[in-house]
Amino acid sequence: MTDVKPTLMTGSDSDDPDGETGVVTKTRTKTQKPPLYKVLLLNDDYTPMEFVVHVLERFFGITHQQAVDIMLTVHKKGVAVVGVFSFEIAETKVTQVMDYARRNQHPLQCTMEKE
Ligand code: TYC
Repeated sequence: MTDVKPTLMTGSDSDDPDGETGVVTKTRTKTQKPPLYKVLLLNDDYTPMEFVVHVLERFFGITHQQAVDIMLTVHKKGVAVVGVFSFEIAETKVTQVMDYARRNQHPLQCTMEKE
C-alpha cells in the first residue's frame, strides 16, 4: 500500500535548502501482512492413530504419508503444527476437527494460536 503523508516545510527545514515554505509529499511503501494462525493438534492416550490420520486427510487436504508423519510427531512430541492459515480458515478447521472428534467420541484436541 502506498501511503502519501503531506508534511509542512518551514523556512529553516533542512529538507528545504531553498528556504521556500510549502507542502511536500513523501511516499513510503507499507507491506500489508495479514495475521496468521497455527492450527495445532494435541496428543492424548485414547484417540486411535488411524482416526487421527483420517481427520488430517479429511480436513487438511494432505496426503496419507503427510498425515501419518504429523500424527506420529504429535504422538511422540505431544503437539504439532498441522498448518498455518488466516484467522477464519484456522477457526473453521479447529471447529471441524473438534466437532468430528466429539461426534466419534474421541477426546482429540485441536487448537489455534497466533504465529
Ligand atoms: N497417542 C494416541 C495413541 O497412542 C495417538 C494420537 C496421535 C492421538 C495424535 C492424538 O493428536 C493425536 N493411540
